[in-house]
Amino acid sequence: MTGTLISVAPTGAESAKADVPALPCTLDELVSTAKACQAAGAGLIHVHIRDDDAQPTLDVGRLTASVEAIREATDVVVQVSSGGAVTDSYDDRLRVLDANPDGASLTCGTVNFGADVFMNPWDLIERLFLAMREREIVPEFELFDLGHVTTMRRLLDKHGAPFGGHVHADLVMGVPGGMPGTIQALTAAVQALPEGATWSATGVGRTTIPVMLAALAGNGHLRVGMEDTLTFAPGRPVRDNAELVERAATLAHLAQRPPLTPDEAREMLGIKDRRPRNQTATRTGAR
Ligand code: KMH
Ligand code: ZN
Repeated sequence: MTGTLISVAPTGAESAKADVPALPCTLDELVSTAKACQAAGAGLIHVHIRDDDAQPTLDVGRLTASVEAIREATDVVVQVSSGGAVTDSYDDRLRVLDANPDGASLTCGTVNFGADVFMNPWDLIERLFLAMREREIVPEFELFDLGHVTTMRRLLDKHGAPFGGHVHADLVMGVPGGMPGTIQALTAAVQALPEGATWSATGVGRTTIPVMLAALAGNGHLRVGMEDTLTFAPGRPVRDNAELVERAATLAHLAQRPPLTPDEAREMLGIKDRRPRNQTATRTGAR
């Protein structure tokens, strides 16, 4: 049994700021969220950004500034979304790697996404994987369905290990159109992962808590955040991302698998340390 990596996905591309005022959309909101979440136990942040009108964007200049600002203010692993929004072009999704993140998400198949379709054809998956390896960016394989596990394995069989040499997957469960957030689906997906892979899980909406408890019991890691969960308890909106991280950290402690520090997360995932040297020296070992 190891400690628990707690990843936070604070923003996503689907919720509107007008409906969810606590959603971090500006650079300041994103950086203060990253700081608060690190203090609460997060080791990694999964970044989607918004434009001045709080609409999802993949603008590379803006994304680069966000990656740099989070890196400057915290020690968390900075992972950008290569999934973007369902409306984003493949070229724009490839260009997010220019923001020089530590890691990037890599969804391993197309999936119905509510009334939309999140498109991830094989050719795009290969291009993202190879571009990440060339740039020494560690992928996190986003798996929304059991078939995505098969596609990830096919990718690894064809192209070999990702940068860093380690395979880490995130099971995104409970999306309308993807695998359900049940212990049966979780078990099937985990059993299909390659030997030596680590995994985290996140349950969308009402599946948040059962998926979190099942993941802890199964030696998995946790992803939480307002990208996936907007209701803390029935009838009670989430106050902010930090309270979701705090809850995950409390459960991880109860499971006797306390949160990994950002440096422990880096080591487990095989992340190249891009922090400026003085930052690494002053913050090593610090949460
Ligand atoms: N916003 C979803 C369409 C990812 O970040 O890589 C895709 C998504 C996955 O959130
Ligand atoms: Zn995302």
